[in-house]
Amino acid sequence: MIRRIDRIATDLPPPSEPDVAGAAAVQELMGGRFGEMSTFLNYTFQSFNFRNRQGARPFYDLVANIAAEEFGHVELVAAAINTMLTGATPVNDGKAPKAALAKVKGIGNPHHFLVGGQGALPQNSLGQPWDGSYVFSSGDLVEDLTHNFFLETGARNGKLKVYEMVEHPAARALTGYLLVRGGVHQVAYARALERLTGADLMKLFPAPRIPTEKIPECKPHIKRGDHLRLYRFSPSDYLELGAVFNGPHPETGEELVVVDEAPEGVPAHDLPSQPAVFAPDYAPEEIAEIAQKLRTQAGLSKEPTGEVASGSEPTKPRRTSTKKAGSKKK
Ligand code: MN3
Repeated sequence: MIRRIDRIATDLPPPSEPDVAGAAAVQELMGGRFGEMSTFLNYTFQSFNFRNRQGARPFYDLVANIAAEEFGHVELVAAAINTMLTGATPVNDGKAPKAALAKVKGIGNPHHFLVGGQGALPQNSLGQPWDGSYVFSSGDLVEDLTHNFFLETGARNGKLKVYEMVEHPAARALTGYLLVRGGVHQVAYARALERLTGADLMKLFPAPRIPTEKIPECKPHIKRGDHLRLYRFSPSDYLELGAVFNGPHPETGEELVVVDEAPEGVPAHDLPSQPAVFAPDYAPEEIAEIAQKLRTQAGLSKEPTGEVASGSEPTKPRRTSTKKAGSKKK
């Protein structure tokens, strides 16, 4: 089972100038072969199918736990795409018979507007749907872990290229964060293979040669130590991560760390209605009225209970301290 938290993994800027073509490029990080849907569903299926879990517990815990983080990466890519699409259609006058969508004709991915409610879709940058054949789950642990290392290596390459192609601040914030976190997962799978086979995979790093320490949008995450941390995405399970994820980082020599809880995350921006594509309706205020009435009838507070980011200020962490534990040295 999976428990859901209504927060996103890291701060993204609020909507600014829309970038329809950029949003279509960022789709590669969603539904491309090396996108976040692929990492999420590869590790998810491998963990579902994992046999003799008790006999291989540290490895099972590693794959299952990283799968959980990947769900949040899929969510974050969607948030970035949605931010970039916000404001691309008229909000006051987007009603037929006006040609409300004419301005986005021929730019980016037409599905974003024709069928997608101006939102992210499970597609790549060509608009092709994500494909289940991207999932590799052979059941052979060495084979699967080798595949996962390859997948994370390709994923980092994809993130870098999207970074280089798309200058929108949401795309930059997204790729800066994902480059750092993907790097951790790449190290985790290499380290797992080392523990299992004795091969020195640390000689493969950095692969590909990405100077994350020089990329401005990576820097704050590296400064915080997020290039060294594997978060445990369960309050009581997956306790054996530290048995595999330990030792020095192959590029910096710093000690790898298991953090015994999920990251705090931040509230997402509440992206405004886009009535020209009926998201969430032709007349969004009518739904808001109904929701208000239902909330009152149910004895809930008059104001919505959910937490969303406000304004352009960076959002504040919910918890005051981050407890570190489980970093076991061999
Ligand atoms: Mn990822």
